[in-house]
Amino acid sequence: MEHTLVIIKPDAVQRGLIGEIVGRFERRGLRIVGMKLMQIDEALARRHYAVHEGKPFYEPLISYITSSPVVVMALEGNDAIEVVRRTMGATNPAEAAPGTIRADFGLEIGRNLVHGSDGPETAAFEEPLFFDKDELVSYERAVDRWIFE
Ligand code: IDP
Ligand code: MG
Repeated sequence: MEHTLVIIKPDAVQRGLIGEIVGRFERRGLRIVGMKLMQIDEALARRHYAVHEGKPFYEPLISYITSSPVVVMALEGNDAIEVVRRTMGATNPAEAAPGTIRADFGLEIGRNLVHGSDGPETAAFEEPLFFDKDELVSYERAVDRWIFE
């Protein structure tokens, strides 16, 4: 089953929205296979966002993501990457569809609460940046057959 990496960003942690955001992914039926509270250091931030190096928002983005603790999650499910992206909403909360996390809790692109891998290669790159193999679990839930057909 597909894996994706989610980061509940510093603004969401500071605003007390960890439970709300985890709950949305959990209710969706995605299986949590890794989860921890951590402080992203500058080196990790630069590696994670290397694709954006040189863009005008890159340095503010590094400051933002390292400014306070985050919660990182590895989620598993059929089409988990796309499902998570759609649950988050558009990058700019002002343009995100109502009902998405970014629309329901955000206003500005530089404070958009949550990160999700944008494709299979990105997910495969990002997951090991944040999780060692022994921090990920493989398990079944009794309810899985009511979620996965
Ligand atoms: P994504 O998070 O929806 O995948 P990306 O384009 O990959 O969006 O950008 C990474 C992050 O960089 C965004 O989530 C947002 O926090 C920040 N960002 C992107 N574009 C801008 C911008 O124009 N101004 C400020 N921050 C931006
Ligand atoms: Mg992205």
